Amino acid sequence: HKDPHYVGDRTTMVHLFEWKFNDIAKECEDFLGPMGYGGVQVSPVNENLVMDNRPWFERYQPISYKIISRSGNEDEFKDMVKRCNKVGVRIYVDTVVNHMSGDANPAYGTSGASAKPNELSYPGVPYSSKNFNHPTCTIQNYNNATEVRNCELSGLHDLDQSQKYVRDKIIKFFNKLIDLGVAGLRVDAAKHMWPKDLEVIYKRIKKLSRKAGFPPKSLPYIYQEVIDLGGEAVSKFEYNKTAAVIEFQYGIVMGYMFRGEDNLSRLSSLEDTNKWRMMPSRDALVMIDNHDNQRGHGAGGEKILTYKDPKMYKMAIAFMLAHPYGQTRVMSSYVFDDPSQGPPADSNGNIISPEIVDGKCVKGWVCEHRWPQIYRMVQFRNLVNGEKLENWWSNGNNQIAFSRGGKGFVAFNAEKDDLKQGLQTGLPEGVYCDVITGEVVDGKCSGRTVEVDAKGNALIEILSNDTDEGVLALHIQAKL
Ligand code: ARE
Ligand code: CA
Repeated sequence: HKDPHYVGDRTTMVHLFEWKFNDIAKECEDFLGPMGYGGVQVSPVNENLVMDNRPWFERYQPISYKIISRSGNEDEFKDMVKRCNKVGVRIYVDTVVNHMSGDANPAYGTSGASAKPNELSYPGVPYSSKNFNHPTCTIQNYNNATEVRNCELSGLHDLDQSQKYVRDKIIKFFNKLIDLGVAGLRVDAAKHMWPKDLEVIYKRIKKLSRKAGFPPKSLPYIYQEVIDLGGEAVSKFEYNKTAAVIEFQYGIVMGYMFRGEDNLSRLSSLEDTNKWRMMPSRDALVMIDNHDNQRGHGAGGEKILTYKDPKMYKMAIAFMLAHPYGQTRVMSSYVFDDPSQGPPADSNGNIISPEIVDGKCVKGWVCEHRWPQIYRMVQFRNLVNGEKLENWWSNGNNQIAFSRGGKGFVAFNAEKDDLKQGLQTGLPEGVYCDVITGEVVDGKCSGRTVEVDAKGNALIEILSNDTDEGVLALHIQAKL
């Protein structure tokens, strides 16, 4: 369950947070497929509690496992998966099976069906009181593993996954998604479920659909949300036996680094997982920010970088995509001030589709995945996939550079002094176009160029007063 099953040389997924299925299908065809993205994580697809003012987080309050939400219905979901697979883009679903909704009275779901959360009754599944953990309690002490697993996470009614009946319902939901052609699942709140129950569930999930184009015997990619920054009873290392884990430490380390609050030169030993207490690379899914920590939910706090700090954010993303560690995920957001605020919607609560003008999203959608500095680094990662990290250089402070074999080279300047340095790029001789500031159009570079000599050396310059970019990236496909 640790292989994302990307098509060809693709390496990176994007979380199209709160996007509608029809819009995702179109984005796969128009942009993600042609530009080399490997997959899309979609927001929870199953029926959820309809809440006042439609906050984004209502989607983490399940009412049933029917595929119907503000993103669309089952037919639309099916059509999206098919169209994305067709252009080489895989779909990963955010699944919420630790709990059902919190209390609400009356409570109705996105299909219009009603439930009685206060009585632990969800007829759409159906679940009744006996399927939940008793006695009902609220998680307060993260130093007590049993409490973390068997009590409610902020009042969300906690299912008992040790029951065969509950497991069967969850497996049926997962298998339905697989029949529809998805490549994997994010397991929300995995920390709040017992690893042994999850192992039983994972073992019983189907192989990926042959009809959707997956090789025989492919297991779905499973990446579990286990926030572990150390110092709690539950450890992420309980979860990486057969499936992957989201490495939350990563975005926090990157936040400190690229804000200039820690020393970039220390990143030379990112591979030293003991130093940073990170998952082994093949077990980790990493990101700079996610839908929670970009708005102060979940872990990470104010150190997390987001689209609101574009220069530092683009540097951190470039580092993540240039460095071989982990499976990478790019966040794609909508503009927000209020952390509860849902996606752009009309007065009836229908989500308004992103509109794209000159390649950029407008109408409240940020679409980081369409920023040239980000999608060109996704292409960089695809190109250097499998190449060793080499030619590590640092000034001992906040200027670093490294190459990926002889195919790509990056340099970063996160300090107050200019970077002006002769460096070994590992690249063949030639003139290269920096893909952060431009691209090759009709044989000409629209951004900075760098000349690499016969020995692979080049003069690398990143000025500290550049307000837009603190990173430079070269690769063999952007050679003039
Ligand atoms: C909402 C309201 C609550 C209300 C509840 C029930 O905000 O006030 O009590 O509804 O009515 C998201 C939102 C929540 C929201 C929930 C349901 O973030 O605010 O609650 O949806 O609508 C812990 C978990 C981790 C979880 C984070 C947020 O371990 O699993 O909290 N993240 C996932 C998703 C979220 C989602 C849920 C889980 C629930 O990514 O988007 O919640 O499905 C330390 C610990 C962490 C802990 C963290 C924050 O760092 O180590 O384990 O994370 O604190 O408490
Ligand atoms: Ca639980």
